[in-house]
Amino acid sequence: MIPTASPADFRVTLDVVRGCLLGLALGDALGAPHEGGLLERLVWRVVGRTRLGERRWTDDTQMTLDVVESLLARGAVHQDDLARRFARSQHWSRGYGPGAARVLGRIRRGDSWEHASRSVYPEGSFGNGAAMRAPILGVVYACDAESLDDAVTRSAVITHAHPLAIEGALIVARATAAAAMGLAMREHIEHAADGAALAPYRARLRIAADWLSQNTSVPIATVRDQLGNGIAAVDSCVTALYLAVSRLDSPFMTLHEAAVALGGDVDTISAMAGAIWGARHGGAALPAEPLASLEDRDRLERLASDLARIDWSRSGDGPRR
Ligand code: AR6
Ligand code: MG
Repeated sequence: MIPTASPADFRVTLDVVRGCLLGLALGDALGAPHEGGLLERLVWRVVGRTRLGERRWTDDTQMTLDVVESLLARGAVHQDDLARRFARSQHWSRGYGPGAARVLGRIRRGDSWEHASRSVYPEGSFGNGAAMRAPILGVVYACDAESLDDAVTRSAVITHAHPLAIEGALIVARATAAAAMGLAMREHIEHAADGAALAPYRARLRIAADWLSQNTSVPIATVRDQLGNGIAAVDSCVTALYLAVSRLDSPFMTLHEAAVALGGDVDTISAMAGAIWGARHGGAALPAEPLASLEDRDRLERLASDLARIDWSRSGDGPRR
């Protein structure tokens, strides 16, 4: 039985942080071999395993780790520090989006993130690269809606200044928070639909809420057609949320299989959905194998422990250790 908590009495546990972080990394690593066209899949067959034979994760997890390490170092989302970490970590073999790679290259060469972020597209990127690193902020700031929105927006604009990218990140982070707190997810999506600032999100969230209220199984091709499966935030954030919520009572691997069947941006949709599922059920519910063969598992575990040791709820005057 999943406990329900109001924001006031919710406390982030290690199990929830592990569920979110490892669920994201696992969804990412399992989805990566199925991503992209023939060429990308061939490349991943070469670079998709570490020297130890572990399943490598992609930019989704790398940027999430940058967020976590920056949070731990600075106590809050510190944009200059985070931009430096994003830029330093970027490597072609992690499969960054082409626009994001160029933005991060500019930051590495000394450009300010404020300028670099609008250097490829003047209105900023509308890709899902901000949303894919947002779930952990949803967990950390679950009981403080204002701090959550502020942290997610500040993290997003460093590389994704477009309003569609920011709203997608907010939707994913708020849903992860709701999942972590054990809230009723269909109702959460209905509220999200009513409150969405941008029409394309309102429409997709409404579709997802209607499907969930009908309680019928929706063909994956219909999910693809109506919610999307692409790299734009608007074509993947609600999709990931719907996949996670419609399969919340099924095993983790069911979720992954659905993401593979959906196609398109499999690793990022699978990562975001995996993070939401993991925040709900906790790390102990994740499948032991493939978790045992996940890249850098020790680092992920250590960071989850470090995050869970801190009370992030009093963000106004800095977290308490
Ligand atoms: N105008 C036109 N096209 C755009 C715009 C815009 N304002 N913004 C984005 N695009 P990017 P990401 C298109 O590069 O969001 C990786 O696999 C453009 O084609 O910022 O960080 C990640 O894991 C651009 O290249 O990347 C994600 O799954 C593309 O959208 C995925 O790629 C992606 O935006 C996106 O990562
Ligand atoms: Mg991706």
